[in-house]
Amino acid sequence: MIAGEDAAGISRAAVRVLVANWDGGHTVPSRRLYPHQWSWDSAFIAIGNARWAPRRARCELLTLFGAQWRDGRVPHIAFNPEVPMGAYFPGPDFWDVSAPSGTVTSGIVQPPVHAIAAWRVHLADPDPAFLRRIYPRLVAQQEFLRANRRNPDGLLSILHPWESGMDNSPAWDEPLAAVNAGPLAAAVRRDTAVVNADERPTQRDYECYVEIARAYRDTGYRRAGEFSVADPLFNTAYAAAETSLAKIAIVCGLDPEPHRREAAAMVRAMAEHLYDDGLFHAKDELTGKLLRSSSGAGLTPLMLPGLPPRLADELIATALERFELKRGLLPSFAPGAPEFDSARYWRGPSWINLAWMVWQGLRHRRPVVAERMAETMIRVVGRAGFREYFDPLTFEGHGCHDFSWSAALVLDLIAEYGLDGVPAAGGEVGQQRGRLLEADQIGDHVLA
Ligand code: 2M8
Repeated sequence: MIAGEDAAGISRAAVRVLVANWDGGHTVPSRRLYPHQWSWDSAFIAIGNARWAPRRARCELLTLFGAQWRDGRVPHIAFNPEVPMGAYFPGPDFWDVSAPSGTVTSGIVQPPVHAIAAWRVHLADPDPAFLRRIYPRLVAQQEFLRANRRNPDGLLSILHPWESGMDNSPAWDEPLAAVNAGPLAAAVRRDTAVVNADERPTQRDYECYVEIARAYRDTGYRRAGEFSVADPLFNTAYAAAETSLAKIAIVCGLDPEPHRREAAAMVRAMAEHLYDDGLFHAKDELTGKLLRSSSGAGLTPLMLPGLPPRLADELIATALERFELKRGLLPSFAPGAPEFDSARYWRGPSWINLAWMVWQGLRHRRPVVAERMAETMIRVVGRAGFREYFDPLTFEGHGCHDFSWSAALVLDLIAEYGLDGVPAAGGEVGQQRGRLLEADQIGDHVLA
């Protein structure tokens, strides 16, 4: 494992990133590239913050849920009114909608990983009052998805590539090829002013993103545009959330059974409709076709404790062989596939959040592989910094700098294994070590 001194230095640097990106109630993913609050980013950020500043972690989640709509949806962006209008595209003027709280938001969602985060925050610093406050909101989030996104296979659909969180994944190439999108002036994009265009989605991708979002917006955020897909990562997040909600329900004195049943039903539906040849795939709702691709999203069902052992073994073999996980970093797309691009965003680079989800699934099933993965991630950020994504072959950093979830999840990994390679004692995360280090050891007590 990493020497204690190195791990402590990386932890301090990670905390500095999170402090610098804190906006007083939430954390921006990146100051320049993503200057507002993003939904699933906040969940991953809370998981890391729980290790050193649990109050801040609770605040992060509660601020996000302050932007929840009446129908239960948690929008993928909650806009900060103090950030200049043109700082991000598409901004508030495009989405043109707000939550009952008055927060201006987008109208699409992201993978519902928030219940997982709420439970981990509670484990790091037990606070039943926080759980009682957030539980009904988490349930409403799941109910929105059941009521509005459930298809006849029992799976949930996403209506925009941005809802997958893996925006330009090659898995979306086929459905996007059928989208009839008009031209978009290159100048409206803000992302390519911050990050090299070769590391971002193409102009055609953006034209599709805008077209699909515009069509959904123009129906009052009710009916899909030309994109409707059942994605394995999104459905995994939903099922894992139900498992976490069962645990939260117990603390709140409520019945966990409905959540357990819902999680089990989702695992069955995914195994029946999305699994093929060692990997889970997305299914196109508009054509009924399974979109066979080599996306790392298809490995995330490893997170689900109810996954049948045969499927888990096959997924692990796929991760080690096809995804070349033996190198240490998990790519977002299999390196041997023709669409693989080691630097372009979600088409190959390694992302800490995706790797963290798969690591969760390996921790108990293959602890040695999981530890090696964690160690590589910690070493890579130690060398390349908290970049947005990393070349899985050379370990070079790409995308923006000082990216929040890279910092947060690395803090979580370091806390999990302890310093000097001394793993925390058995049991569930957080129950023994609670915090990564005392606040004065990370020099941030004044800011916590
Ligand atoms: C990226 O997506 C946004 C749109 O939501 C963008 O490219 O502008 C994705 O990596 C997404 O998963 C992430 O939540 C977001 C903020 O980090 O950036």
